Amino acid sequence: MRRRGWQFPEREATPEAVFMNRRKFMQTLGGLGTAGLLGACGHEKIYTPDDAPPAAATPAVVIKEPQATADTAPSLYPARLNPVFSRLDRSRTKEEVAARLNNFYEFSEAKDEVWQLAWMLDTKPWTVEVAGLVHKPQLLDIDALIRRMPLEERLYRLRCVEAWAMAVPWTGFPLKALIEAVEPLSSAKYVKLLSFFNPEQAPGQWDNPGWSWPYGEGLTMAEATNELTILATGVYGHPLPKQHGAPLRLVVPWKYGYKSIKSIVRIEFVEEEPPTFWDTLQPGVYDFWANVDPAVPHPAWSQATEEMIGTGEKRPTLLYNGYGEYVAQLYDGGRG
Ligand SMILES: Nc1nc2c(c(=O)[nH]1)N[C@H]1C(S)=C(S)[C@@H](COP(=O)(O)O)O[C@H]1N2
Ligand SMILES: [Mo]
Repeated sequence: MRRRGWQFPEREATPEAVFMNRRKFMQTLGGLGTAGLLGACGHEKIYTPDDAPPAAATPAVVIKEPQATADTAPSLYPARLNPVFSRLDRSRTKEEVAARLNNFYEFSEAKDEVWQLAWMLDTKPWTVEVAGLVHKPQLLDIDALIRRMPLEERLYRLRCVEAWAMAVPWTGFPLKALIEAVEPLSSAKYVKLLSFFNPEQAPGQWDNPGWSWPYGEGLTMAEATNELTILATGVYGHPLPKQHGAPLRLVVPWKYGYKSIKSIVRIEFVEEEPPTFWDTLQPGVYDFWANVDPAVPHPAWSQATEEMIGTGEKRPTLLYNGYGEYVAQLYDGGRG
């Protein structure tokens, strides 16, 4: 039986585990007679959009090499680094490590499998609907949106609720810029974000029809307009690979990773706190606020320390993931 993601033991988040799983995958490929896909020196074939899967493919039986990047507006990368929001206390996670250990339940509960499956998601064309309590609702083509927004690169820590962490260079734009463009009504109190629903292209949705799809998340208006909050379109100086949430994903670095919803199709302004994917699935365990806090343990493990993916380095967890100077005032003395 496969472990659920929230049962992921910390010790598996080591470079050895990444390496061993990688080898297992290559052996599987060999066993299926597709070893020819692997280059002479063991490099993977880079999956390109031209190799798109047949529309009728049944997710469960398709095995293919992953797509390296979704090529939305590649000429805009790398974007200018914003040094103010890029101060790190640790070295950044290697790209190949970050790209092969992902939480993306639409594809798999196994973190090391997501990158091998996410290519199935068709990201072209892609539209984002901005709706609800706004003066100017919009249906935005992703390429047009990306060209309109002020792209910049930022190095952020990413802290998963499962007690592992990474440090990642995102490219994106402040969510605030989009919010200003649609002019929310004063009755808008929360921003609700929804991911796609398409079981034909997402084996995790196919296998778990009873889960609370589509993956949804939410922020208060103050959180959504905070200067740290970005919508990412790229990572490591190029457009987002699908396993990281192409073509558009949220990044809120002071909150646990599950708030940073991937592959967004709808952004809605609402009056009430929106239901969220994990809170619906596991009531009371993954709360709406999800502010990183070393003093508040998960019911099944401590949050006092975290392990850096790729190096195995153990570090003390920082309140608000180290971003208190930007966000502590949002929570009025409480921690959210
Ligand atoms: N749509 C969607 N977004 C998601 C998830 C998911 O399963 N589905 N997982 C979240 C979790 S738990 C984490 S830790 C981060 C991981 O982002 P990464 O794979 O880019 O590192 O994505 C978040 N966004
Ligand atoms: Mo996470």
